[in-house]
Amino acid sequence: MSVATAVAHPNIALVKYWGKADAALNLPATGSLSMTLDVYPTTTTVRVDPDATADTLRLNGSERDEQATGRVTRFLDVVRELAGSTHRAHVDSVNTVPSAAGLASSASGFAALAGAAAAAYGLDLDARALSRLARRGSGSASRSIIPGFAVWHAGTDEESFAEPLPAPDLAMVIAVVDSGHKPVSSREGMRRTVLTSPFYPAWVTSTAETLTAAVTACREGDVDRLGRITETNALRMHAVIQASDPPLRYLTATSHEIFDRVERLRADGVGAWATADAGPNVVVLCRAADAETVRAALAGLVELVVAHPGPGMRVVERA
Ligand code: 2P0
Repeated sequence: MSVATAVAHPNIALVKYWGKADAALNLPATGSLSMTLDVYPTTTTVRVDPDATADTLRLNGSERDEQATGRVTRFLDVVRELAGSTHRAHVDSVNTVPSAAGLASSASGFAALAGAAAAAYGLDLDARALSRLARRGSGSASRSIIPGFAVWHAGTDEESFAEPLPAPDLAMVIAVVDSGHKPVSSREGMRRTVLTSPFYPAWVTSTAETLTAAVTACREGDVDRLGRITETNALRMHAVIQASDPPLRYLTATSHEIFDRVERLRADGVGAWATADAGPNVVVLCRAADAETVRAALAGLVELVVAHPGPGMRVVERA
């Protein structure tokens, strides 16, 4: 019996992934750019059990139902195929991210699972192969393999992995508007957008161009340009989502209030730019030196967490 434990952190995209080119291989329609955080780690242990007849999943101390376990089993099937194994496994995951609230719990979750499962099944994978593997579980997980800033490439199965990107000294102030479960998952919201939003083709074209500009801004340390790209891309993503049928909105009045405060901060000369994922939480990008100013300007509305670039996935124990 082989056991391994891995830790991974969530990431927040500056240029978003929203739409798949291939659902089976989980290939994105466009590339994306993110910062892996130093907060909200997920710790996952995988224990391969030759005597077990089914995979099991324990999440934050409680056994999960068939639906949640099914997604893990489908992911472990990919690992088993690579390893040439038919053995089942017990997965035990402790997640400190407010689950499914648009704070990328599936990113840290599947990055940690990819690392722990690869080690437990005896696979020796480099960062690129681990990123490709994590992608199969959840697209954004490909980026949580990588420390700090990462670009996840669109393309074929072989080409679609995340890799590190040099970046200026940035921070993110996370405004936790709602840590409850969101009504429509990213996966379902993405599918609905691709199928019904008339703006989807424009989203794909503009995001591909935006990514090129964002990578350049990141490499050159052009924080103002990167910030503007970040907020614009987030609003474009919410625009394409809101054009879906049936209607779909992730942002709330409080989310908009935070976008307003960020705009006022900029008018006062502070470099701050807002983004939001598939949920009401808003994340504010700024220079690391401005994080306290931004936090103070947002204080009093909702819980705030200051995050910095964090570590990539690492295996912390194997036996
Ligand atoms: C992102 N999101 O780039 C975007 C922005 C949410 C909004 O990646 O279907 O959970 O598992 O590949 O990775 C969320 O999508 O979707 C996501 P799947 P995932 O961070």
